[in-house]
Amino acid sequence: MHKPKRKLGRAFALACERYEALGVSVDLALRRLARVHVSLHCWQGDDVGGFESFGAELGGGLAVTGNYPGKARTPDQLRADLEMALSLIPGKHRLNLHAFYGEFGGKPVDRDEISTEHFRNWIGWAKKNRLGLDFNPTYFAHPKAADGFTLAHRDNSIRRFWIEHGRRCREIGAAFGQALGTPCVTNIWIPDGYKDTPADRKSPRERLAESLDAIFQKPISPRLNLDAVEPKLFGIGSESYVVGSHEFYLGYAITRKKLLCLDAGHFHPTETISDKISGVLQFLPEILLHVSRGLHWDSDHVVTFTDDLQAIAREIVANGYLDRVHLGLDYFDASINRVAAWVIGARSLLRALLVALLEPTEHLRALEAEGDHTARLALQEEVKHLPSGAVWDYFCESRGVPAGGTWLAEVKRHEKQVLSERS
Ligand code: RNT
Ligand code: ZN
Repeated sequence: MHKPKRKLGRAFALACERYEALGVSVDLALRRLARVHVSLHCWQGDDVGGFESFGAELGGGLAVTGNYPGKARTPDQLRADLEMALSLIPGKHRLNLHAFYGEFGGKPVDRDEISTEHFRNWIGWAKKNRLGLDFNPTYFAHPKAADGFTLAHRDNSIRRFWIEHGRRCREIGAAFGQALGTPCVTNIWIPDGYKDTPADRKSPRERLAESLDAIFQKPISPRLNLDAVEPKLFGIGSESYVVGSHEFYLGYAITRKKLLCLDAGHFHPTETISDKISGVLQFLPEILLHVSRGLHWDSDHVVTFTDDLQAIAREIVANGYLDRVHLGLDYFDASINRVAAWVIGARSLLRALLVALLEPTEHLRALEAEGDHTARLALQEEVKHLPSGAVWDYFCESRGVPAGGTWLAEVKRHEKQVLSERS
């Protein structure tokens, strides 16, 4: 189906031979990879800044470090940077917006007042670029979240304010789904928790369950919007207690038929999410992943081609879950070129998925079924040396995207011509 460029032809042909000897169809793997959509998180482009005019502290335990020049300061700049990044990532992807990236025309539109009209430009842009949109209510960077509580707040009126925000976000998500013909995943993450040992762990959780039920009260077709909830073990400022913990949201998602969002940085630092995927998908039809890289804590480092990432990709692909797992990126690094940060993370994830698609899974499972764990381990190690790089380069070129590290020259050019002009 693909026409290889001459220079990749030989390496690719040799790679195909190696894979085919193991019973793996490279063609099938490439076709499947081309249908994967990764949701690019808008917030890498401006250090989780958003476009509101309140000027509130980021808060919520979210910490962005670095001061690399040239960050996007307007919606048009952010879109230009996204276009640059998307042109260097093979395949058709999605954009994940946060509510405070609406375009409010300089007016102080509060979170309980936002509506689809504030996202008209985003919808138009997504249409033009044939991108799906995903969404997130923003429960931080706001005076009403300054004490670290939102949906679980003890004050009724603050809770009501945030419930209204959540409701409006689902409506906006549905409008995205309607306009673009692909359901929007609207993901709720709240920062609520305590730095130190609470006297009452129960009441905030009761309030959170009630608030969520109020947000989800109105049925919305899953063809337009899918609701997700994102748990966390601890955060900066919520080291002792997070209201929306894993047990809380797993139970919530199963009983309310919501998607569970597994963020790779939201667990104990030695815990990985790869083993959780086939666990939770026994009981949930679909999940959302926030593919991230925690270093010692939920540090949201740029996703790289780590063992953890490969294990995540492997579990999704080997179990046939590609259609049940929504893939989103979640990190923010302000110490390097922000466009490159998107490109590196997205390409690493896609490459990990390709390696997983090239795994001789049937063969490994047959060995396991025979009880030959020696041969299983030996083959797992052999597979690591197979020439997936040549297949990846081929995939990039066949999708009109630079192969290897040549994409960086484009980012450098954009930095020189566009980013350096920004104040
Ligand atoms: C925070 C969560 C959440 C955020 C974004 C900005 O710990 O991971 O997903 O990163 O909503
Ligand atoms: Zn996340």
